[in-house]
Amino acid sequence: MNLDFMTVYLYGGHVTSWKDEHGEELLFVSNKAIFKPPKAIRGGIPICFPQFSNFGQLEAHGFARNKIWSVDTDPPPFPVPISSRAYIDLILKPTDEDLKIWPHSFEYRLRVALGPGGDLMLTSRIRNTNADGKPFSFTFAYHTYFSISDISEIRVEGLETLDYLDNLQDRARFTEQGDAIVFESELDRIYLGTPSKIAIIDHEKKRTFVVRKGGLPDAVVWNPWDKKAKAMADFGDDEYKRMVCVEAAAIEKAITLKPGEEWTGKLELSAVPSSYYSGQLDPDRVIQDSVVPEDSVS
Ligand code: TA6
Repeated sequence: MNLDFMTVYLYGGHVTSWKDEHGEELLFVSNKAIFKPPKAIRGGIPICFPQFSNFGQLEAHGFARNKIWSVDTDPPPFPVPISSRAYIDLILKPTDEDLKIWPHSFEYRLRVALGPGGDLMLTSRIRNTNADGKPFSFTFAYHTYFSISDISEIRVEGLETLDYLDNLQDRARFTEQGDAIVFESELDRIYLGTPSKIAIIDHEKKRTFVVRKGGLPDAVVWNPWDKKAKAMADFGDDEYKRMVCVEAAAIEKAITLKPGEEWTGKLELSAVPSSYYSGQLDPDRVIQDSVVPEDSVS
Protein backbone atom coordinates (compact mmCIF):
# COMPACT_ATOMS: atom_id res chain seq x y z
CA MET A 1 0.00 0.00 0.00
CA ASN A 2 1.42 3.38 -0.99
CA LEU A 3 -0.01 6.56 0.52
CA ASP A 4 1.82 9.83 0.02
CA PHE A 5 3.25 9.71 3.50
CA MET A 6 3.90 6.00 4.01
CA THR A 7 4.43 2.77 2.14
CA VAL A 8 3.78 -0.70 3.57
CA TYR A 9 4.65 -4.01 1.86
CA LEU A 10 2.68 -7.21 2.40
CA TYR A 11 6.08 -8.83 2.10
CA GLY A 12 7.25 -8.85 5.69
CA GLY A 13 4.44 -6.54 6.87
CA HIS A 14 7.20 -4.08 6.17
CA VAL A 15 7.03 -0.27 6.29
CA THR A 16 9.51 1.01 3.68
CA SER A 17 8.62 4.71 3.57
CA TRP A 18 7.52 7.45 5.96
CA LYS A 19 7.64 11.03 4.76
CA ASP A 20 7.29 14.38 6.46
CA GLU A 21 4.93 17.18 5.40
CA HIS A 22 7.54 18.36 2.85
CA GLY A 23 7.64 14.92 1.27
CA GLU A 24 11.14 14.22 2.64
CA GLU A 25 11.88 10.56 3.37
CA LEU A 26 12.51 9.82 7.07
CA LEU A 27 13.39 6.12 6.83
CA PHE A 28 16.50 4.64 5.24
CA VAL A 29 16.20 1.90 2.60
CA SER A 30 19.35 0.61 0.91
CA ASN A 31 19.73 1.17 -2.82
CA LYS A 32 20.65 -2.53 -2.90
CA ALA A 33 17.64 -3.74 -0.92
CA ILE A 34 15.88 -6.86 -2.22
CA PHE A 35 12.08 -6.82 -2.06
CA LYS A 36 11.27 -10.53 -2.38
CA PRO A 37 11.70 -13.73 -0.37
CA PRO A 38 13.84 -15.10 1.09
CA LYS A 39 15.88 -11.95 1.79
CA ALA A 40 14.36 -9.40 4.16
CA ILE A 41 14.11 -5.83 2.86
CA ARG A 42 17.24 -3.92 3.95
CA GLY A 43 15.81 -0.80 5.49
CA GLY A 44 12.53 0.67 6.64
CA ILE A 45 11.04 -1.22 9.62
CA PRO A 46 11.68 -4.97 9.51
CA ILE A 47 9.73 -6.89 12.15
CA CYS A 48 11.79 -9.35 14.15
CA PHE A 49 9.41 -12.09 15.36
CA PRO A 50 9.29 -14.64 16.99
CA GLN A 51 13.04 -14.24 17.59
CA PHE A 52 15.43 -11.30 17.79
CA SER A 53 18.79 -11.93 16.13
CA ASN A 54 20.14 -15.38 17.12
CA PHE A 55 18.40 -15.51 20.50
CA GLY A 56 17.08 -18.97 19.61
CA GLN A 57 17.18 -21.79 17.04
CA LEU A 58 15.36 -20.00 14.22
CA GLU A 59 16.92 -17.98 11.39
CA ALA A 60 18.31 -14.56 12.42
CA HIS A 61 15.50 -12.20 13.46
CA GLY A 62 12.82 -14.90 13.03
CA PHE A 63 10.56 -15.50 9.99
CA ALA A 64 7.88 -12.80 10.09
CA ARG A 65 10.00 -10.41 7.98
CA ASN A 66 10.30 -13.02 5.20
CA LYS A 67 6.62 -13.89 4.99
CA ILE A 68 3.80 -12.58 2.79
CA TRP A 69 1.21 -11.01 5.11
CA SER A 70 -2.48 -10.45 4.29
CA VAL A 71 -4.73 -7.42 4.65
CA ASP A 72 -6.80 -7.88 7.80
CA THR A 73 -10.34 -7.01 6.75
CA ASP A 74 -11.94 -7.60 10.15
CA PRO A 75 -9.57 -6.63 12.97
CA PRO A 76 -10.92 -6.67 16.53
CA PRO A 77 -11.47 -3.14 17.87
CA PHE A 78 -8.66 -1.43 19.76
CA PRO A 79 -9.25 -0.96 23.47
CA VAL A 80 -8.51 2.75 22.98
CA PRO A 81 -9.32 4.12 19.50
CA ILE A 82 -6.21 5.44 17.74
CA SER A 83 -6.82 8.77 16.04
CA SER A 84 -5.11 8.56 12.68
CA ARG A 85 -5.14 10.16 9.24
CA ALA A 86 -4.75 6.82 7.52
CA TYR A 87 -4.06 3.26 8.50
CA ILE A 88 -3.86 -0.30 7.29
CA ASP A 89 -4.36 -3.56 9.14
CA LEU A 90 -2.28 -6.61 8.26
CA ILE A 91 -2.36 -10.14 9.60
CA LEU A 92 0.08 -13.05 9.71
CA LYS A 93 -0.77 -16.63 10.67
CA PRO A 94 1.61 -19.59 10.48
CA THR A 95 1.50 -21.91 7.48
CA ASP A 96 1.95 -25.66 7.87
CA GLU A 97 5.56 -25.09 6.83
CA ASP A 98 6.02 -22.50 9.59
CA LEU A 99 4.53 -24.86 12.17
CA LYS A 100 7.24 -27.37 11.32
CA ILE A 101 9.96 -24.90 12.32
CA TRP A 102 8.05 -23.14 15.10
CA PRO A 103 5.23 -25.38 16.36
CA HIS A 104 2.94 -22.67 17.68
CA SER A 105 -0.35 -21.25 16.39
CA PHE A 106 -0.62 -17.52 16.58
CA GLU A 107 -2.41 -14.55 15.08
CA TYR A 108 -0.23 -11.52 14.52
CA ARG A 109 -2.26 -8.38 13.77
CA LEU A 110 -0.33 -5.27 12.77
CA ARG A 111 -1.83 -1.80 12.39
CA VAL A 112 0.31 0.81 10.64
CA ALA A 113 -1.15 4.27 11.08
CA LEU A 114 -0.28 7.85 10.32
CA GLY A 115 -1.16 10.19 13.16
CA PRO A 116 -2.85 13.57 12.72
CA GLY A 117 0.55 15.24 13.18
CA GLY A 118 2.32 12.93 10.76
CA ASP A 119 3.63 10.56 13.45
CA LEU A 120 4.04 6.96 12.37
CA MET A 121 2.42 4.42 14.70
CA LEU A 122 2.80 0.66 14.60
CA THR A 123 0.69 -1.52 16.87
CA SER A 124 1.40 -5.24 17.04
CA ARG A 125 -1.13 -7.59 18.68
CA ILE A 126 0.08 -11.17 18.96
CA ARG A 127 -2.30 -13.82 20.24
CA ASN A 128 -1.54 -17.42 21.20
CA THR A 129 -4.11 -19.58 19.38
CA ASN A 130 -2.59 -22.94 20.27
CA ALA A 131 -5.36 -25.53 20.62
CA ASP A 132 -3.09 -27.87 22.57
CA GLY A 133 -2.98 -25.67 25.66
CA LYS A 134 0.70 -24.92 25.18
CA PRO A 135 2.15 -21.48 25.97
CA PHE A 136 4.85 -20.01 23.73
CA SER A 137 7.61 -17.46 24.26
CA PHE A 138 9.19 -15.03 21.84
CA THR A 139 11.54 -12.08 21.56
CA PHE A 140 10.74 -9.11 19.36
CA ALA A 141 12.01 -5.91 17.71
CA TYR A 142 10.86 -3.14 15.41
CA HIS A 143 14.21 -2.98 13.58
CA THR A 144 13.84 0.64 12.44
CA TYR A 145 16.37 2.16 10.00
CA PHE A 146 16.35 5.96 10.34
CA SER A 147 17.59 8.22 7.54
CA ILE A 148 20.20 10.65 8.88
CA SER A 149 22.59 13.26 7.49
CA ASP A 150 25.88 11.85 8.78
CA ILE A 151 26.46 9.07 11.32
CA SER A 152 29.42 10.97 12.79
CA GLU A 153 27.24 13.97 13.57
CA ILE A 154 24.22 12.44 15.33
CA ARG A 155 23.53 11.75 19.02
CA VAL A 156 21.18 9.22 20.59
CA GLU A 157 19.79 10.41 23.92
CA GLY A 158 17.73 8.65 26.58
CA LEU A 159 20.00 5.60 27.17
CA GLU A 160 22.51 7.22 29.51
CA THR A 161 23.64 5.21 32.59
CA LEU A 162 21.81 2.08 31.35
CA ASP A 163 23.27 -1.39 31.12
CA TYR A 164 23.72 -2.91 27.68
CA LEU A 165 24.84 -6.17 26.08
CA ASP A 166 27.59 -5.57 23.54
CA ASN A 167 27.06 -7.77 20.48
CA LEU A 168 30.64 -7.01 19.44
CA GLN A 169 32.00 -8.49 22.68
CA ASP A 170 30.07 -11.76 23.04
CA ARG A 171 27.18 -9.88 24.61
CA ALA A 172 29.28 -8.90 27.60
CA ARG A 173 27.38 -6.51 29.89
CA PHE A 174 28.49 -2.91 30.34
CA THR A 175 27.03 0.35 31.68
CA GLU A 176 26.64 3.35 29.36
CA GLN A 177 29.02 6.07 30.60
CA GLY A 178 28.31 8.78 28.04
CA ASP A 179 25.64 11.50 28.24
CA ALA A 180 24.62 10.47 24.74
CA ILE A 181 25.60 7.79 22.23
CA VAL A 182 27.83 9.06 19.42
CA PHE A 183 29.32 6.98 16.60
CA GLU A 184 33.00 6.61 15.74
CA SER A 185 33.01 2.92 14.70
CA GLU A 186 30.75 -0.17 14.39
CA LEU A 187 28.24 -0.25 17.24
CA ASP A 188 25.80 -3.06 18.06
CA ARG A 189 24.25 -2.95 21.52
CA ILE A 190 21.14 -4.08 23.33
CA TYR A 191 20.15 -1.52 25.99
CA LEU A 192 18.18 -3.05 28.82
CA GLY A 193 15.13 -1.65 30.61
CA THR A 194 15.15 1.69 28.84
CA PRO A 195 12.78 4.66 29.30
CA SER A 196 9.82 4.63 26.89
CA LYS A 197 11.30 7.57 24.95
CA ILE A 198 14.56 7.82 23.02
CA ALA A 199 15.73 10.70 20.84
CA ILE A 200 17.97 10.69 17.76
CA ILE A 201 19.31 14.21 17.26
CA ASP A 202 20.46 15.17 13.77
CA HIS A 203 21.55 18.77 14.02
CA GLU A 204 22.68 18.94 10.41
CA LYS A 205 19.11 18.20 9.31
CA LYS A 206 17.76 20.33 12.21
CA ARG A 207 15.65 17.30 13.03
CA THR A 208 15.12 15.00 15.97
CA PHE A 209 13.43 11.64 15.79
CA VAL A 210 11.51 10.77 18.93
CA VAL A 211 10.96 7.05 19.46
CA ARG A 212 8.17 6.19 21.90
CA LYS A 213 7.44 2.60 22.74
CA GLY A 214 4.99 0.54 24.78
CA GLY A 215 5.33 -3.10 25.89
CA LEU A 216 8.96 -3.10 24.64
CA PRO A 217 11.39 -2.63 27.55
CA ASP A 218 14.66 -2.85 25.58
CA ALA A 219 16.28 -0.92 22.73
CA VAL A 220 18.92 -1.94 20.19
CA VAL A 221 21.30 0.58 18.65
CA TRP A 222 23.19 -0.47 15.51
CA ASN A 223 25.47 0.91 12.84
CA PRO A 224 27.53 -1.59 10.78
CA TRP A 225 30.25 0.96 9.88
CA ASP A 226 32.52 0.36 6.87
CA LYS A 227 33.72 -3.26 7.12
CA LYS A 228 30.32 -4.82 7.94
CA ALA A 229 28.77 -2.57 5.25
CA LYS A 230 31.10 -4.03 2.63
CA ALA A 231 30.25 -7.54 3.81
CA MET A 232 26.51 -7.08 3.27
CA ALA A 233 25.48 -7.77 -0.36
CA ASP A 234 22.21 -5.87 -0.04
CA PHE A 235 23.86 -2.76 1.44
CA GLY A 236 26.01 -0.08 -0.25
CA ASP A 237 29.61 0.36 0.97
CA ASP A 238 29.03 3.98 2.06
CA GLU A 239 25.42 3.71 3.09
CA TYR A 240 26.36 3.23 6.78
CA LYS A 241 27.02 7.00 6.86
CA ARG A 242 23.35 7.79 6.23
CA MET A 243 21.50 5.35 8.53
CA VAL A 244 21.18 4.36 12.15
CA CYS A 245 19.03 1.63 13.64
CA VAL A 246 17.31 2.35 16.93
CA GLU A 247 15.03 -0.57 17.63
CA ALA A 248 12.22 -0.83 20.18
CA ALA A 249 12.54 -4.39 21.46
CA ALA A 250 11.75 -7.09 23.99
CA ILE A 251 14.87 -9.25 24.23
CA GLU A 252 16.29 -9.71 27.74
CA LYS A 253 13.05 -11.18 29.08
CA ALA A 254 11.16 -13.23 26.50
CA ILE A 255 7.39 -12.65 26.34
CA THR A 256 5.33 -15.72 27.22
CA LEU A 257 1.70 -16.13 26.19
CA LYS A 258 -0.70 -18.82 27.34
CA PRO A 259 -3.39 -19.90 24.87
CA GLY A 260 -5.94 -17.10 24.49
CA GLU A 261 -3.56 -14.45 25.78
CA GLU A 262 -2.55 -11.48 23.61
CA TRP A 263 0.50 -9.20 23.77
CA THR A 264 0.55 -5.62 22.44
CA GLY A 265 3.72 -3.85 21.38
CA LYS A 266 3.58 -0.21 20.29
CA LEU A 267 5.94 2.06 18.41
CA GLU A 268 5.33 5.75 17.77
CA LEU A 269 7.81 7.74 15.70
CA SER A 270 7.86 11.53 15.49
CA ALA A 271 10.16 13.87 13.58
CA VAL A 272 10.46 17.27 15.26
CA PRO A 273 12.67 20.34 14.75
CA SER A 274 16.00 19.71 16.52
CA SER A 275 15.96 22.93 18.51
CA TYR A 276 12.89 21.51 20.23
CA TYR A 277 14.74 18.59 21.63
CA SER A 278 18.41 18.42 22.47
CA GLY A 279 18.84 17.49 26.15
CA GLN A 280 15.16 18.08 26.83
CA LEU A 281 13.79 14.56 26.68
CA ASP A 282 10.63 15.62 28.49
CA PRO A 283 9.64 12.71 30.72
CA ASP A 284 5.99 13.73 30.87
CA ARG A 285 4.88 13.25 27.30
CA VAL A 286 3.74 9.64 26.90
CA ILE A 287 2.25 7.83 23.91
CA GLN A 288 -1.19 9.44 23.58
CA ASP A 289 -3.65 7.55 25.81
CA SER A 290 -2.98 4.32 24.04
CA VAL A 291 -0.05 3.39 26.19
CA VAL A 292 0.11 -0.29 26.84
CA PRO A 293 0.01 -1.11 30.55
CA GLU A 294 3.38 -2.29 31.93
CA ASP A 295 2.12 -5.84 31.65
CA SER A 296 1.25 -5.68 27.98
CA VAL A 297 -0.31 -9.13 27.99
CA SER A 298 -4.13 -9.35 28.15
O1 TA6 B 1 19.77 -5.28 15.31
C1 TA6 B 1 21.14 -5.33 15.13
C2 TA6 B 1 21.49 -6.63 14.42
O2 TA6 B 1 21.08 -7.72 15.16
C3 TA6 B 1 22.98 -6.64 14.07
O3 TA6 B 1 23.67 -7.58 14.84
C4 TA6 B 1 23.01 -6.94 12.58
O4 TA6 B 1 23.14 -8.27 12.31
C5 TA6 B 1 21.66 -6.39 12.12
O5 TA6 B 1 20.78 -6.71 13.14
C6 TA6 B 1 21.17 -6.82 10.77
O6 TA6 B 1 20.75 -8.12 10.76
P1 TA6 B 1 20.24 -8.76 9.37
O7 TA6 B 1 19.84 -10.17 9.72
O8 TA6 B 1 19.09 -7.95 8.87
O9 TA6 B 1 21.42 -8.69 8.43
